[in-house]
Amino acid sequence: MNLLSFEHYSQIRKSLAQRLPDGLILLKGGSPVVRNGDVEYPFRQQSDFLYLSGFEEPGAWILIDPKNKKDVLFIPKADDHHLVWIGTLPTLEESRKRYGFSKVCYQGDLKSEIQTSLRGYRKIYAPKEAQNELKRLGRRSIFPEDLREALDELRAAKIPGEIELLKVSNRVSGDAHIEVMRQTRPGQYEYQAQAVFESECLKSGLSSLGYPSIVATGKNAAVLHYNKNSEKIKDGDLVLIDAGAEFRGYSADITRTFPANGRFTQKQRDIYSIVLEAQKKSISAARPGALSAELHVLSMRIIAEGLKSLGILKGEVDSLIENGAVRVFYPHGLTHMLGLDVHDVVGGKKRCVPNPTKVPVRFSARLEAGFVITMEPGVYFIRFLLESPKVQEKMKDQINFKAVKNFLDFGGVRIEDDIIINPAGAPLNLTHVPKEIDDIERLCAEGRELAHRKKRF
Ligand SMILES: [Mn+2]
Repeated sequence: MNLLSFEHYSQIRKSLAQRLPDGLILLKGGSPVVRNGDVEYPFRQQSDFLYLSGFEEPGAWILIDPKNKKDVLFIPKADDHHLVWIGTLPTLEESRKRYGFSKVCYQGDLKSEIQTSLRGYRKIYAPKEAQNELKRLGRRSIFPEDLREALDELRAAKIPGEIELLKVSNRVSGDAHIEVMRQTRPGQYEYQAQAVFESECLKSGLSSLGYPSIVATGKNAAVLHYNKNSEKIKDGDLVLIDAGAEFRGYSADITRTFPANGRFTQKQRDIYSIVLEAQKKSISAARPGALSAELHVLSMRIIAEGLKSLGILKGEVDSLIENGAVRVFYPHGLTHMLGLDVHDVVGGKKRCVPNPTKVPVRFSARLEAGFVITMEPGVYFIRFLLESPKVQEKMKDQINFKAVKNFLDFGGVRIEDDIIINPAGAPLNLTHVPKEIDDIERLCAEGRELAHRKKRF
């Protein structure tokens, strides 16, 4: 695929027009946000706007007129100040060629264009953020919830053009993860591993991340969204890195856990193998029709069995899942949708399915072909929970707290890949970063060998 192609965006606009044929559809792009003084945060386009246009500059609008099969992109015009300080913006001609709208105008034409297009419509589908601007245009009813619902329904299953973009962010982020495994050593700081990841993404042209990178070594890995990334990496510790870059807004979300010194200890192998088995089995079970909640329970079952075999949990696996004992070690979800938001839309109200399991889950959906989701089981030794007298009392028949003592400084393991649900058969795994123990150790050794050669020559 030609990555400069923007063809699939007009297909998406047509699909939206078909869902909301009786109103004028209006979307407002994002605006710059001030960080402090004269400094703005790096601009990131609003996700729905990006979904419908691929247009990444602030201050734009989209109008879709379903009856007349017309779509208009309103772009900001670079004034003298902008040209001097920031540089050029795409021109009308460039935007016409690139984004495939039937018409491209400057933002100044917005009002008149809306007024003309409104003839024949009683409704406007627009987000709440656009309401102020629309008030002045007469008493038309605005339906932000209907627009939200239509967009959520559409955004859930990805079309081929979107999958190509997700493949790019996954490939680049995956290569960056591999570089981190090669270059990380005990004695470095967590932020140095972060620097390797982020610079590799930037070197490939991906300048923004889907979320702040998590680099957590040793006990920090038991903090689920740790992102201070400021500690020294110790010999014998595991390094957990959860990081992903985005390409035209489509994010990767990848986690790997590897030994800082290049070799897993037996204890690390034991825990890692349990998480890996849970992850691989959950991936194979991810088919259209499968319920995300049931997959989560499947992963809990494998983790419960594994922790039981290590003498950390005791009792019946089913009751360990139901009474919350497994959740002490695995307190987050198995999966979430992935796309223009790293935790992407779940697909609208109609898609929400009741959770048939006895385990609370945040994301309960029936998987469909084209869904792109993460698979990310984990096992953590969270001191705060394991040393709490309340937890100890409640779980005394399920958790062997004596055995747990040997793991209090362990931290945790999470393994996360991004997969596409296939119409039939196993899903397609977008993430190519090695995750087998032998492969990870080989990569770490390879990194040391390369560094050694560089020193010699
Ligand atoms: Mn994730």
